[in-house]
Amino acid sequence: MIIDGFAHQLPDIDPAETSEWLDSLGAVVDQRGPARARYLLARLLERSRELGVGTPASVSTPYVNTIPPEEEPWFPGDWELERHIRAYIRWNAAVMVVRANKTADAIGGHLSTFASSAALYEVGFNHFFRGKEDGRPGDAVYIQGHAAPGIYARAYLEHRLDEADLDRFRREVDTPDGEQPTAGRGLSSYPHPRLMPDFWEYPTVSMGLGPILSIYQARYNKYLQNRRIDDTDDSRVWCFVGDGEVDEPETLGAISLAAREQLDNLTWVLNCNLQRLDGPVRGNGKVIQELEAIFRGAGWNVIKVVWGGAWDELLARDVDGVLLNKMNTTVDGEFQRYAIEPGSYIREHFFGPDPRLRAMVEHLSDHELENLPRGGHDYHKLYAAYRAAVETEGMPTVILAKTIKGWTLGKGFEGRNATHQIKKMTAQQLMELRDRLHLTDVLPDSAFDSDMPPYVRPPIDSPVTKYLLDRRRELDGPLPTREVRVRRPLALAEDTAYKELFEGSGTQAVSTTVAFTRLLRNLCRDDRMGPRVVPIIPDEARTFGMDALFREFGIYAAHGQLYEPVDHDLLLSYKESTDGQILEEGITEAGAMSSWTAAATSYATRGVPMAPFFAFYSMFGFQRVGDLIYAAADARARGFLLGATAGRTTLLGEGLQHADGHSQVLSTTVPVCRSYDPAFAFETAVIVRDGLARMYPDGGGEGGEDVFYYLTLYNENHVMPPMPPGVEKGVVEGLYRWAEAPEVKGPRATVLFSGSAYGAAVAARDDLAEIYGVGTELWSATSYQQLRMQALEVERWNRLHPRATPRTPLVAEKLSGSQGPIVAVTDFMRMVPDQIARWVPRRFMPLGTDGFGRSDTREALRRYFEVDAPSLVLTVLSELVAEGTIVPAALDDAIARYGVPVDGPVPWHG
Ligand SMILES: Cc1ncc(C[n+]2csc(CCOP(=O)(O)OP(=O)(O)O)c2C)c(N)n1
Ligand SMILES: [Mg+2]
Repeated sequence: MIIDGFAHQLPDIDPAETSEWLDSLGAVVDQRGPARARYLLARLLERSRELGVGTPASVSTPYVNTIPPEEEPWFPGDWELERHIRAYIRWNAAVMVVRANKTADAIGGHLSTFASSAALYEVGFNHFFRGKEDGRPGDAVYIQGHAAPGIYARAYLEHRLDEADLDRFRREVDTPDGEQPTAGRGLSSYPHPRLMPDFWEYPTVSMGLGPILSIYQARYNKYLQNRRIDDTDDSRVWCFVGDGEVDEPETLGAISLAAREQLDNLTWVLNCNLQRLDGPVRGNGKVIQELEAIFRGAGWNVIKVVWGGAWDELLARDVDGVLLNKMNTTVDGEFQRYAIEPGSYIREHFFGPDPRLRAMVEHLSDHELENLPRGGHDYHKLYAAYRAAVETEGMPTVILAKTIKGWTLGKGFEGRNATHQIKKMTAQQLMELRDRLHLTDVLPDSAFDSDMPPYVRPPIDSPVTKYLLDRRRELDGPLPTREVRVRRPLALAEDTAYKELFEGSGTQAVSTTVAFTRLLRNLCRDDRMGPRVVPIIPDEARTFGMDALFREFGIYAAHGQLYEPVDHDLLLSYKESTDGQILEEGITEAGAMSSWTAAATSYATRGVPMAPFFAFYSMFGFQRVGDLIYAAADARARGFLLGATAGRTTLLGEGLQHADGHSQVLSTTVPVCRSYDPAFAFETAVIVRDGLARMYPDGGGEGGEDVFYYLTLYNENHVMPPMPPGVEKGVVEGLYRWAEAPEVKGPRATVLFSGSAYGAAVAARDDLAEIYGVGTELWSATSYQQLRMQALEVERWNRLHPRATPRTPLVAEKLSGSQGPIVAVTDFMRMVPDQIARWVPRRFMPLGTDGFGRSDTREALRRYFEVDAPSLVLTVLSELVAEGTIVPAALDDAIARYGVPVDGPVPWHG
């Protein structure tokens, strides 16, 4: 028995009427069959929605187009000219890849992705995507990475690129004879703003990142609008997604946010070619149906474009619902097969088994059956879908377009499992492509005599080019284009914002996290810069003590606060508002990172520089969303990442999956990320102030450095000292002398500390002086990474200038002014200080926290990892012994004094 639980929870106020309705349904099923019953029910549901009855929408609909033919709008373009444009683009995109792979060092590239999606892009370029030439930022378009050749081919047709450029596809290093190779002007394999800063705006290709980034970009646009920072009403976000790409958890992971926040400025185009790299996406199922249910369930507007126009008349004659039934029950693996088999096979297997179906296509030849198009190749249907998408209000839209992978490339490509990887075409295959694209006039057989197939482009004054350029002019200029043109300058904060941190905390013990929160508050309060600061937190504000900011600056909520918060009577209540400043993202580091990226690239994408600060649990940053951080670096993001609760031993009690002793290693893998591990509040302030000035000089984005910052913050309290004079430069460079050695008679030593290891360094210095008579000077190492980068540059210069006086790396120069063996101590892995080992002028020994974290008191953990004061004393003494300055007896004493076990397993080995 089937029971709809909800209906049975309610009283039936008229059982006779209920029976009448149910009996009628039974009669329809008996007499006219289930197809008719389904039809009637669908009409009833549609009607009830029209009448505002409030019936829930079903999550799936039959396997047909969402927009019926009679609802398709008038197509305003020139059909024939647009077909020509597509033919030229298809040709040049293919030839560009084929030429790149003709040479001995075949360099790769992809043919089939764009071949399946050419019409999807072209309808956008000719009718929808808005450029920037009117001085407005226009649309954001996320392009499937492997479709890049098609985008270059269009830029070529638009005369933005020429043949020489196309021949530099995937060749990005210039190696002029006898000169050093330099970063060249080649075309990047995929959309990489880092490599082509005047062209690409939105990096994609690492599957799943484009989709989530696009959602948060659309949300960020609404944020700017609601906070009255920028008018974003005329900017739409488009994202092209592969159907294989949806299996990445990031792809669908944030779609409910898009519906919840009613992002009607967002359109996804899902290229359902039913294939990924190795084979079918859902051979035994139907990816379009699966996705429809997911998106409708999440609250999106779903537009399916499954069938091309030629199917309309067949469906119109489907009185028994047999065609619909066949469409519904055929799995994707079979549809893929129909894409490669001849018409006779389709007649036999798709239409054949049912005589009513067979009769339906009797008037069609095998050739016509073979060419019954899929919706994603039907320009008219696509135009209708895009128009409906942009006219939809209150919800995001996804267009599910069914296509064939490798479409038009011929038998060897279309629908083949290996098609993604095929990069070469024979002369014969190229001639077939030419014929298929009707390019015989411009590509006579003689064009194929040479080994390299030619590019073809109509002259600038030809009707095709004129039309193409006119369309783009009408839509405000070419895309993609990246430019840094500041529309709304950012005035940096007054020095007063930093003053509190420079002055220290007096007698109060505070953590660097608390100090940073005060700085963030001061920046938000700054008259000039305040509104441009974007604090981003994924459900961890209370952990970091940042909840104090909620009330003062408000949490951004698209619909305001529809309830009175439980803590409304408290000073620090949970305040949500439409113009709230804080992005409290909930438990999604990926989402928070995407928001950060949108704000951190705003100086370029919108000409509105912003200062985003994303504070996360340091363990869940680089480790959790490292690929998104890398993509942000690609996008030339500028801003601050804050790894709070840092340190393997400082975050006490949490353990293995929380205690971070390696994010300072991971962050160094991103070339443009400046990584700092400050110990003091003033260091934090110096780094942030310097960073803002570097990224946004003169209040703008032009001339600024395309770098971002990673700072680790701790939750251990100590008195924050005032800033000593003259240290700012050293803080930024990565190292400075914090304290001279005490005046004692014995030998000298140097200890470098970072972050929370400061405490151990001070205690060790005191013991070394008092007990062993060793005078230890203390240095604060704010960034080993910065020291290393500088040293590598110097090292290279010296290598290339053997006759010149060698230059000294900064780190060596600084440390040559210190005395005795040098011991570094950090709450991160030893690899962090080891970064400078090569350039340290004397004996060097780092102490750090290698191995898994575990829970205990800070004291116990620091002993366990051998980064506490006794371990430091021991190490300094041991270095002095090795140097021959003292005798081993002092070491024996220290081992006994501190009770250090000398035998037993190495604690950090797993
Ligand atoms: C994170 C990640 N994993 C793997 C790949 C390698 N890869 C490149 S394209 C591709 C298949 C893409 O299939 P689909 O998303 O359906 O795109 P299509 O080319 O079919 O349009 C794969 C696995 C990648 N680029 N990124
Ligand atoms: Mg695919």
